[in-house]
Amino acid sequence: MNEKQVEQAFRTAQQRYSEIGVDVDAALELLSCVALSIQCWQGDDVGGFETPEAALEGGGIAVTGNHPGKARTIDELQADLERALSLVPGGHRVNLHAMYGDFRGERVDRDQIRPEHFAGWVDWAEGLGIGLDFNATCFSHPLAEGGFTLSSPDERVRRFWIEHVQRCREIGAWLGDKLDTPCVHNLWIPDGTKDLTVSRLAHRELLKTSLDEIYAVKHPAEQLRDAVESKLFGLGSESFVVGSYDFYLAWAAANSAMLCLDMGHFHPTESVADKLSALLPFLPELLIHVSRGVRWDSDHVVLYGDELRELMLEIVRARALGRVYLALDFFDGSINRIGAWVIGARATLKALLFALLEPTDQLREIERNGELFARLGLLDEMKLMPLGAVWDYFCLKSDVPPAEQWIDSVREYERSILSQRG
Ligand code: RNT
Ligand code: ZN
Repeated sequence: MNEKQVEQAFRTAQQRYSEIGVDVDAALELLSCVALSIQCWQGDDVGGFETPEAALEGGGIAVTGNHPGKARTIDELQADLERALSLVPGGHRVNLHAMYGDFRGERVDRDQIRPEHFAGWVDWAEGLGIGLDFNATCFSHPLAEGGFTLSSPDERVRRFWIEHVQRCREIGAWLGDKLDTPCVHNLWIPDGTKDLTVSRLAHRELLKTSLDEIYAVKHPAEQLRDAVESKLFGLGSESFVVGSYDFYLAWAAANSAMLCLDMGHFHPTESVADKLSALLPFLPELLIHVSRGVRWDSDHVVLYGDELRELMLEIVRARALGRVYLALDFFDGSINRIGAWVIGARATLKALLFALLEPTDQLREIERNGELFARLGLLDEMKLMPLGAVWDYFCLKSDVPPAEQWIDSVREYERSILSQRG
């Protein structure tokens, strides 16, 4: 498929969409303004660059797979991210975790981190003209091994993590200021228990007290946006998760904070898409962790499918693209990690494009008229519209390989760069 063929297919597709009242150019214009937040942690299996190296054990999350060539240094991770970004159409952001600072071989504990440890990331992001987001790292640490961080009954442990998150928000605000684009800071903690637990209320009250203290410190909205992320269960926290959905929904609503919905953190039959219209009347902004749950794992590489489409449709129908931040959150160590990034990011954008190409006004009209068979019929016919031709054209215009043509670039990177890493 050459450029000319991509353009030809696009013209036909554009014509086809216009027959049902959809303006393809307007959809592409909107799509090109969306910045995904790309998770740095896919590049090294949630390892980070602390000294001594943090171990992922006991954090309630796990990465499986040992595909060779994972990034071992900040330079390698940045190079890998650059290759991935070069294969994803549009301008995107990079999402950092506190454990990815440049600590120059020194032991800097989590309650000691400072903006200067992220100055190199700022220079890098400035060079690429992209924004950065940030996350406190409340796992992979000896003081998280007891199973509780911000909800720990051990005051020393709880104070340590409060200090960490406060510093992370300061770093986030600093990143937002430096790069002139608000940094989204997300907080996820692994707190929970494996089996029957009696003191549930005590832990949740402790978490509330910690959050109240942390977020009493205000940072300008142009620099920092705060999100809190719930979870259903984790490895070793099967019976009780302190930061459950109900808990954070109540806290976010009471504090006008952003709620982070991770697509892998709900019951399999629960629709995250349906939650949007329930939350938007109450919360100013939302953060989505775009992910794919498979059985007990909530972090498989995202694919273009029903769940993602439904979510994007709800965002677009609510005209909420300006209020919903999209951050990728998956990690797979069993395949080429650059490939994983590209697959997930492209799938997310394809689903968003699908949503932007919905004839929503026409569907609303049909719905108002009570023609329910026509609503169902048109929604199903939309799935076979020539989305691929529009996507390929968007890639071409964004100087990114269309269709499957990006795969060779990842193959070549694997051969020339990744296979050289010991
Ligand atoms: C864990 C949460 C959290 C992490 C990242 C690494 O279940 O989804 O968002 O995946 O912070
Ligand atoms: Zn998440």
